[in-house]
Amino acid sequence: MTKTALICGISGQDGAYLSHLLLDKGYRVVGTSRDARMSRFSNLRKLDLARSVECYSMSPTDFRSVLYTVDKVQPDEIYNFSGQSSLGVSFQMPVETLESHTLSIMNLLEVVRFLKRPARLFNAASGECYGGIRGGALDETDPFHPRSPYAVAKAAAFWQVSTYREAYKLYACSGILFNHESHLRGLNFVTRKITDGVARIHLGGQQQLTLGNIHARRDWGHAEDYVKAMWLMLQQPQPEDYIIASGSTETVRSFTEKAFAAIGLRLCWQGSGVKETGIDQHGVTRVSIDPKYFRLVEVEVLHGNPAKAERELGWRRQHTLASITAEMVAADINALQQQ
Ligand code: G4F
Repeated sequence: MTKTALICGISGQDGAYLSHLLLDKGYRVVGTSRDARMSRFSNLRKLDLARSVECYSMSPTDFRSVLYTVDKVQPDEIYNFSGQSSLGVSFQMPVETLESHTLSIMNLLEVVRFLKRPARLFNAASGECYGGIRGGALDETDPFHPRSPYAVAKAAAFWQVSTYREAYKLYACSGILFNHESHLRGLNFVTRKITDGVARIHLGGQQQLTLGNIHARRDWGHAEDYVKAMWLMLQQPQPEDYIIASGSTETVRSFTEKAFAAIGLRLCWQGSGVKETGIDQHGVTRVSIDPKYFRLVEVEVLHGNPAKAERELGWRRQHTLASITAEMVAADINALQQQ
């Protein structure tokens, strides 16, 4: 029998890659956004999926709207990507960030409980919940120490899922997702900002990039790999939470070097702090620092240990950071050439 998946917040990169995976598996895929008629669903279009996915308007923070949608769609699986997703922006919009994450998951949990549907629920939690307060690779037994309004909101949503699973025996679980990227990533995230900037430099439309803390280390993977883990989590006999991460880290500076290398420019670094610059082999300054991109509170290192997901889900990632960077730069050059 055909399974139905409801993807709440389908417009982002995870919604698009998950739609692709589920359609390939024969699912009926229904996606929601706040206003489906006004939404361009550009990521679904980029993967040529816009005509294969049914799109509904749903406000995840409005209980009636969630109740109506879940009752009408009758999903077997629900994937929750709702909520304000930029950590930097969460300091400017703390209330919107908290409400968008906590109300959306509460509404979904309550609706699944209320309708007594046997729907399985996946919630996208974040590696940011750990706060990067200890070195080394973090695993599922490490305590959360959220250090931004975004991380506080994600941690609250994570605990709501855990509470409902325990109290009401719902099939509900969270993937604690570390940074995952692709050419569908928004320009407000550092990897895509870098690859888009590098593409513009390559095509002569821009001279240099301005970044914030280039010494931050992140554990980067590819969104296409991470949505496979989400699906696997909902196919297990029992619901459990899993870290989804690559297991290794790189600095923003090193990612920048890789992106420039993809267009044949070798960066060397001079100066330090806000005076640090990246200069190419021709002596042209390509990277400079602007403190306006510094975070109020920075998580210097985020490093996840995916051993539990590998062991219990049989999850393996296919992409390396080198292949992700090359793919993103090539896609950005291609997109700019089409404009
Ligand atoms: O790309 P970012 O904005 O991602 P961040 O904050 O790590 O959050 C992402 O990953 C989380 C999981 O670990 C998700 F929960 C979250 O939704 C999102 O997907 O920033 C990465 C690093 C930070 O340390 C930031 O300070 O890059 C540093 N950075 C340096 N210059 C910059 C910039 N970040 C941005 N956005 N823009 C810059 O110019």
